[in-house]
Amino acid sequence: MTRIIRVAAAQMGPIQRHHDRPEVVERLIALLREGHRQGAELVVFPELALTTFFPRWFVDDIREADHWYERSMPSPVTQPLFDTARQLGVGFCLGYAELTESGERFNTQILVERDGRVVAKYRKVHIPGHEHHEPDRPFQHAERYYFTPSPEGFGVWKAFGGRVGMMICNDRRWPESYRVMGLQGVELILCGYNTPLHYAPDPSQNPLQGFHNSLVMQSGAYQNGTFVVGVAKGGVEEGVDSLADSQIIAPSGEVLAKTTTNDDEVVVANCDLDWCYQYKNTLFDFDRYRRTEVYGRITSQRGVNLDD
Ligand code: CDT
Repeated sequence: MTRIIRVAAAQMGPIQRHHDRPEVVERLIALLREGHRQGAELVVFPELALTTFFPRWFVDDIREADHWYERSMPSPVTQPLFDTARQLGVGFCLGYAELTESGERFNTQILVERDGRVVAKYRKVHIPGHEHHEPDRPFQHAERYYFTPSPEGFGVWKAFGGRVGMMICNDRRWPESYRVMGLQGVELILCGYNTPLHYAPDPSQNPLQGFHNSLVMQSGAYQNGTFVVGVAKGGVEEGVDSLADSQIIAPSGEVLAKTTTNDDEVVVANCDLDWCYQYKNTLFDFDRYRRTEVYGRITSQRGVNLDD
């Protein structure tokens, strides 16, 4: 039996502050329908796909930001997306800000199966940016103020006939994200992102944003023998230009499909999950070739140690 799953990367253009949830959900439904029209069984949306990227603004009292977060999923306003997906028999992956009953705030992504069940929830592990207001920046990236890093780590779930993992935006820059999923046999990693082109701590990186995006996702795919689907919210949102370049990457590291605009756009690719084993069973046969006895520092040490 073949295990080919046709996946859609459903990139979004900007969501401005004045765009309300019903309007955004309509856009998501249009993207979902377009993915279905192109034969996709799974449609992947970006990080924080229901709102503008609100960590670009700082508020003194975090409760003033509560309206950016979802308290339940599905919620009354997102239910039409779930209903449409179930009717079409299409699954999806959706990023949003989550406010739990106990008041915790996470940057979250869920995986919804073709029958409408939420089969997995992932909360972002690597939270970039800063905790406090930094007035010298042209815009804030205060994710570390708005989100708690997940203590749950990287899961892999049986779904869509394969083994599916998730990560969110900055997670894709860290090889550990892919490897922890690779060690659970991941075959398809889904990743939404919002990547401003301007990086305040080192603007020399600005023109390299597209290169770095492809570099990390292609390497992570190849080194772990897995498909990676990276999906942007791109374009100029509230004056901040963000990377588009959504792409579907094979276990060979090759890019199978890539967006060409900065706007709402769907690209699809057939992902033959058995392709993963050409890498997992050869060069990256972990059990045969990994040397865990010399990797101790990876989990016992966080920063660089110059003293040993
Ligand atoms: N959303 C997100 O994680 N963006 C980061 C920006 C890093 S700069 C603060 C990224 O890695 O793309």
